[in-house]
Amino acid sequence: MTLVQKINKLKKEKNAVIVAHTYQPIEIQKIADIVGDSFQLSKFCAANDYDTIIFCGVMFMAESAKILSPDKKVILPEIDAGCPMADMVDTAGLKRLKKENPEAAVVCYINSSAAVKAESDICCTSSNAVDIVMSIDNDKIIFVPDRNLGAYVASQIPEKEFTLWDGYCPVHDELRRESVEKLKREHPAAKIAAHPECRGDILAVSDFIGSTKAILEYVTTSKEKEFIIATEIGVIDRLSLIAPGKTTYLAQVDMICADMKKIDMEKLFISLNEEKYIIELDKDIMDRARGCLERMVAAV
Ligand code: CIZ
Ligand code: SF4
Repeated sequence: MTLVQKINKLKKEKNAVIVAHTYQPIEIQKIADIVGDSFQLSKFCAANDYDTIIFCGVMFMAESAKILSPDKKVILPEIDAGCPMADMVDTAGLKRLKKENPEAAVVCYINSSAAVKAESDICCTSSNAVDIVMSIDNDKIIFVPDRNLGAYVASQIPEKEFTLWDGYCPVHDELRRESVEKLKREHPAAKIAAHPECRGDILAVSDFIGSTKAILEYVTTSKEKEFIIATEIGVIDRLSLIAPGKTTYLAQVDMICADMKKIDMEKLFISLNEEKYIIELDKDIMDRARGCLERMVAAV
C-alpha cells in the first residue's frame, strides 16, 4: 500500500478528517479534505460529524479548532509547528498594556495563542479585521500582535486611536519593495496581490490587498493572467491546483514559512496512526478564548 492509501484507510477507520491551511506543502493540500484559512478551517471543524480532526497547520490554528470544537479530538501532526508572530505577544505584556489603556478594546489577530485570546475582547482574521474594528464602540483600540496588519487597519479607520503591539510575521515583514518592483519591471502586465501582514510600503504599490482567501478569489476571478503574489508560497501552490491557467510569481524567493512546512506525508501518517499530538487546553482559558472567537463570528 502507498502512503496515500495508508493515510486514507486510517482516516476512514478512525472517522477522521484532514484539514490543511493554504500555506501547507502541496502534497498535504492534495490529500486534505478541505484547504482554507485558519478561520474557515476552524468553522468547518466545529460543524461536522468527524470524531478526530487532523489539523495540518500551526499551533494557534489547531488551538482555535479545539476551542470551537472542544468535544473533538484535534491533532497537530508536528508539535513544534508554531507561529513566530503569535509567540511575539505574551499575556503579561498584554495585561500591562490593558492597564495603561483602560478604555481601549483589545483586538487580537487569530494568529495568537489561546491564552492571548482569553485576555482579548474580540478576535479578527486578515479577511475581517477592518469590519471587526469598525464594529467596536470604543474609540481606542489595542491591536495585537501584528503591527503591519494593525497599521493597515488603522489607515482604513482614521477616526480611531490605535496602540499596536510590535509583532510581525517574518515571512511577510522581510519582503522588500525592491523585490516587488524588480518583478514588476520584468513582468509589467502582472498585478500585485499582497497580504496585509506585509509592510505598508509594499501595500502602497499593490493592486490588491487581502487575506489568503481573498487573494485566491482575486486571482481566480480576475480577467488578468499574471500576478505577483506577496504572501507565503503555499498560495502559489494552491493556485497551481485551482487556477492552472494563471501565471504567478512569488514576490520574493524566501517567502516560505518554515513552520508551515514542518508537516509532511510521513508525519501525517504517524499522526493518524499514533494519534499525536493531541491538543489539550486549560478549560478556563478555552472558555474565555471561545468568547473572543464567538464575538468575532457574531460581529461580521
Ligand atoms: O488566517 C489565516 O489563515 C492566515 C494566517 C492568513 C490568511 O490570510 O489566511
Ligand atoms: Fe506565522 Fe507568518 Fe508562518 Fe503565518 S506565515 S504561520 S504568520 S510565521
